[in-house]
Amino acid sequence: MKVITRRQFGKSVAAAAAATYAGIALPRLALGEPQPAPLEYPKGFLWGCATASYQIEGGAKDDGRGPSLWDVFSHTPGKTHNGDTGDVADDSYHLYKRDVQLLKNLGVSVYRMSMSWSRVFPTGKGEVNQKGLDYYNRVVDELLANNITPYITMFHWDTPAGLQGGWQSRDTSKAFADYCGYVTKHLGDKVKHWMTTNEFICFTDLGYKEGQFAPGLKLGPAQVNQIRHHAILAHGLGVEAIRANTPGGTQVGLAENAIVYCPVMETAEHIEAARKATRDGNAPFLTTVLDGKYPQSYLEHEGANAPKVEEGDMKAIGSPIDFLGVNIYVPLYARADNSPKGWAEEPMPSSFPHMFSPWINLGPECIYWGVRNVCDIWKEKVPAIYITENGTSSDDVLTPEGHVEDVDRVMYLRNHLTQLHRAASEGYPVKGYFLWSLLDNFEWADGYSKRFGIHYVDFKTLKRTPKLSAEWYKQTIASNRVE
Ligand code: PNW
Repeated sequence: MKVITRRQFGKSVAAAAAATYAGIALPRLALGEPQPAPLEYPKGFLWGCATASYQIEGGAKDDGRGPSLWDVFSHTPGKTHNGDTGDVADDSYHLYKRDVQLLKNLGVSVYRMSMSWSRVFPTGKGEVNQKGLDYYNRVVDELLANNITPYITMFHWDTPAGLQGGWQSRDTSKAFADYCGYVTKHLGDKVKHWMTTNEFICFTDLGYKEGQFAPGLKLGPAQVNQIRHHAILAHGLGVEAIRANTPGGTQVGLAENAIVYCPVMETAEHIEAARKATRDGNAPFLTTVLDGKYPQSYLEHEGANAPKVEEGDMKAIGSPIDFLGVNIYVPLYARADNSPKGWAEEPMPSSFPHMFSPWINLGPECIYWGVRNVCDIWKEKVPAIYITENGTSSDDVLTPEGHVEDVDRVMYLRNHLTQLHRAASEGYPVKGYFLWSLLDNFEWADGYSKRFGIHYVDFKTLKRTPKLSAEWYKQTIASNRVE
């Protein structure tokens, strides 16, 4: 009897397939032979990690730092899990060199960090605290010395407590622009990539409408809409200030957690519905920033509660950006329907799988659709797109041998990067990916109960230990493909 080896079997199957579908270019795949890597990322794709100042720095009162709304909030009983605060966090304020070595060991080429506004301007405006700026100079120098390019977010929710009224006040938007201008004037020779704000909805709605985040208020719709307006205005004025204070070649953008709508199925009508949903669902934030005007439907819907807009606001808000950063964790699903808006959001069944944080529903196609919807709608406005955050919490356990086998995080990341690869291979201008997060840190209202790092942090000793996911990410970066 003739014995057919696996390899021959594969070859004959491929040949048969090619013959059957003559005229269609089918690859002649042979099992067991080296194949072109299907999940290889484009050459020059930027791999990185992301963190934020209040979540990692600690040193809350060191060297003249002023309090932020998050210091006040986390010190208010009952506001965070277990009363946790960012007073010490990962103590990156002192241990930043260690953290840069973690990055170097992973092999990343980019690092997304944020600056604490009240380190530089302790009360938010007026007098500068040189020691605060010196800290960021040291961090940037350390990154550059290790061949890691910093991408800096000016504001990741730690509003200076000294700013009266916080985001209820229009003055905060102006103070933000002054802060952006000052910092970029002094760091702009070394740092070429800046993001103004992180996730509008989290420091506006979650802080002033839902009360879950600092400052913990529950205001009415007119006030909330005005706060949202001040937030996007801060971004716009920030872009202008950064451009005015930096040399040519500086890239300015923002990091936004746009709500991602995936089509329930990939047919033309549902794809179109997901696109409409993206515009409508992100109306007061991303849509207004990229269109340079509030959608008529939003203004009509809000009626008398619509924001008061002053002359020049919309021009600033619509300032062209060099790149868009999107923080993507979770999907929603849209379907086409006969309603006037043409789409409906699918309810999520309680059985939808989620990760350790109950809000992190597992739908990896969100990263593909997040990129695709935004790029399809706003092609010319978004010359480049980065995933500025993606990652998950996990119920990490450090074994006595010092391992964390976070296979669920690896699964989450692998599936998202597989979907992101689809976007890159279809030609969407995805330039890089920042994994959230480099290390376990202060997870806002969840305190230290939810770990998002690929390095485990013992919050008593501050020791950092790479998890399985760090090993996996290192391998992924080294091969430039999903491993
Ligand atoms: C982001 N949601 O926040 C933030 O930018 C990070 O600071 C944070 O640590 C990280 O994601 C993980 O939570 C989000 O409810 C908070 O959809 C909430 C949501 C999304 C992002």
